[in-house]
Amino acid sequence: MTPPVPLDLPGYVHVYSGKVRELYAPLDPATGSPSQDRLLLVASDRISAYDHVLESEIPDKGAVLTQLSLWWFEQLADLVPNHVVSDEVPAAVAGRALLVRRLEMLPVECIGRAYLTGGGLEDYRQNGSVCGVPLPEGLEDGSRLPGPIFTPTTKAPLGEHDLPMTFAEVEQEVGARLAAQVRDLTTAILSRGNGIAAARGILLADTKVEFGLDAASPDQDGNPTVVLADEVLTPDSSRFWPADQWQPGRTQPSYDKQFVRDWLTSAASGWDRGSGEAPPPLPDEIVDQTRAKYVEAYEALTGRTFAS
Ligand code: PZK
Repeated sequence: MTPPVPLDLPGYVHVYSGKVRELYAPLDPATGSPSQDRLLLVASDRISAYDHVLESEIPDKGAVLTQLSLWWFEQLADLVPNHVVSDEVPAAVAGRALLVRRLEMLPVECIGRAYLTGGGLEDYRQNGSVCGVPLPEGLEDGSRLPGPIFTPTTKAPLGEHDLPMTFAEVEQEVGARLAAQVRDLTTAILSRGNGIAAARGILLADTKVEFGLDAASPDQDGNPTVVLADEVLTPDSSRFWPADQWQPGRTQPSYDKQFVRDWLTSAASGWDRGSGEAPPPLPDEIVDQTRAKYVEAYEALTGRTFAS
């Protein structure tokens, strides 16, 4: 069954919808007013492909990604504090929601790249650099970079595309100290992630992380603490590649979405990617195979069994 969006969650008010997730604010039971310091981050089972949110859902996707994110927050806790307060959430969203600290979000999408592909590859082919970061000659689609790089973008409103930023532009937005801090954290998170994931057969080509400031807990120098927010190192925020199929010089298969992409672009779907039309619903077997890939990634990375 497809739940209504936003959900009717007694004790919460809907504040924002992303493509596949929603934010709610808890209501103070005494006053009925929305909390100023907490949010409920809810992941749905929706999936996007080729810039469309599909009408078919992937059962348990929201829970798998929430549990994976929670596990990564723990793996990264010595590098950076995170926004998680509790995984005790209403039964209607059990397993797929987190109660988080409400932060002052930085107006930058922090992207780290360990391998070259997508928009980064286009920038490199035009300029020999990505977001102003110079790279050696001769790199191709899927090449491993000499080291992880920080390639930030603007946060465009929903439906618009984010635009590349130079590091100097990030400095102008948030100041030199915070810019250096989020750059170094972004590349450290991706390096730690790849150190763990490579041993489990998964490459993390790139990732998007978001940081916020917690003014309530200043750091040693009296500055607001930088806190890792949103989701982290999930297949929705990162490109996951199967390590055993990595072959620079071509488009890499996606760990999680390859069955969806292959079916949508096959004659069987009857869909024309360039038509602007909504993609058709997925066959049950494509849904099942895709669900299995999300569960497989979760289990390979965490060593835990996914229990729905
Ligand atoms: C926040 N988003 C993106 C995520 C959506 C939208 N801890 C926080 N404090 C304040 N704001 C945010 C967060 C977080 N995380 C995150 N926008 C604001 C987003 C999920 C669903 F609809």
